[in-house]
Amino acid sequence: MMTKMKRRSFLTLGAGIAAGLLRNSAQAAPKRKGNTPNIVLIFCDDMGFGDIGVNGAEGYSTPNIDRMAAEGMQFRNFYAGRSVCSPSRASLMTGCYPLRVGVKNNFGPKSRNGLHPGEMTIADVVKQKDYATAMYGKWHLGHLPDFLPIKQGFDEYYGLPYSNDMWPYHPDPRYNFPDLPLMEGEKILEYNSDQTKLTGEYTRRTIKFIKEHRDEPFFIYLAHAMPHVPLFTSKRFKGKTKRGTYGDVLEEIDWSVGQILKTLKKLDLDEDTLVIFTSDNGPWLLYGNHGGSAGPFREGKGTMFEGGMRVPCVMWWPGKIPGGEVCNELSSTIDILPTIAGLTGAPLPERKIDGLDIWPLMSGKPGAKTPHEVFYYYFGVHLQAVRSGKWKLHFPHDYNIVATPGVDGKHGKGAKVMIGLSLFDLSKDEGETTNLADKYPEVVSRLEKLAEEMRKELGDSAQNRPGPGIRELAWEEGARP
Ligand SMILES: [Ca+2]
Repeated sequence: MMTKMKRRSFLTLGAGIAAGLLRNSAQAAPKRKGNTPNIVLIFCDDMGFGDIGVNGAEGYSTPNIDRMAAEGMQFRNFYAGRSVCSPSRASLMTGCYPLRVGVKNNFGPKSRNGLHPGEMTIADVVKQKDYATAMYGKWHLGHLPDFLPIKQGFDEYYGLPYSNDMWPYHPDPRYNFPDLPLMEGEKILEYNSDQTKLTGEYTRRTIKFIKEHRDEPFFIYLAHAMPHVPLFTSKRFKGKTKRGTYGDVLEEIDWSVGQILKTLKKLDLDEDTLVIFTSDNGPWLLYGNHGGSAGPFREGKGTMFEGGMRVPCVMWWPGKIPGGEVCNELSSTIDILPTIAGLTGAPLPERKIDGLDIWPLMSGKPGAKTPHEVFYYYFGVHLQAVRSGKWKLHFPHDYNIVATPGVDGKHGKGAKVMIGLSLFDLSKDEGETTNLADKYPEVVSRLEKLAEEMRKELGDSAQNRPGPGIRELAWEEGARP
């Protein structure tokens, strides 16, 4: 066990008295020196860019998230690694494009594989620096014992191993999902839990962990089940907003953020803690009033348009991240791992990663630019688009649109449509409406060259190209196909 000491008392005592205390106590070596922060990473599920107050949410309010933005920095060009759950989470945890670590699709109850335990997660990274680590919520990187969070650097785990709609009550009975486990560590606590309690219980455990580990560095990954369908809130939030259940759910998530920030302030940990609030992908528009809003962006979850890939993101660390600023430089969940490695002084994974340190953006360094010359939009093994600077080039691909939106938890009907080679100027046209490919052929060819560089590593199904740089998933013994 780590040596514990009351850090706060040192902050409030005079240096001389503190030094005296140090001499008088054999075990009193301050665990933490300098700027090594605690980290609380709040990851919502299917929350769209437009679902928070500062991005124009309507019919409900998110005062705590909005205050977090006022006291911290909002990232307006912040990307998920992919616009569906498992690949997006693989990106966040490993700092890689999901294809690089072999996560091409969502895992489910029947999956016999998971993210390879040889991949280094953010938890593994900070473990090198003796952080206490916990995860509460949806993992979705393999539910079998070998692939759970406690095998990927987390001391504690409590939550659902995959999506909250992968259960027998799915509105489409053709899915025929088995009972949904609620897990603690490797143990299944119960099946088909009362989901009205999830947001509250995840929050309660997060606060308990903060209190218990206030005197040593900690990393908490809080991955809410909400606002992924089926939507549930505790009684206190039910029926409270004009937006209906979706708004109620968002207000409970906002309450949760408020509780966490309040706890950090009360324990005098606010200036020692980086809090990141973001989402795994854009809104699930197929669910109509039970889905969120992509704000000004085109389409939503499951597509490679900005509405699927660009997620709300607020970062907060009083005294270190300037307050009330908006960062318009490109950054992504793949950057969180290397940035945390930089902040904690932990070595980076030995395996190749794609993310880059964005601390110069987060700390508001004057003139700081995105470290990414290019960002790749891989849909599974298909490279569907690339972005460089203000330009985004879609290669021809199909995608799903909403033909008839669902209502009150029932999913609607989708339809498949095509987009041809299309160039968009995201600085003037963030809704991706006006194709400029014919007007700027030199930009198209520059972006095509950048695409080609990654195809050599990760391949592209549109050109029948294999990806020599794609790493393997891990399989349950005997299950590898
Ligand atoms: Ca999701």
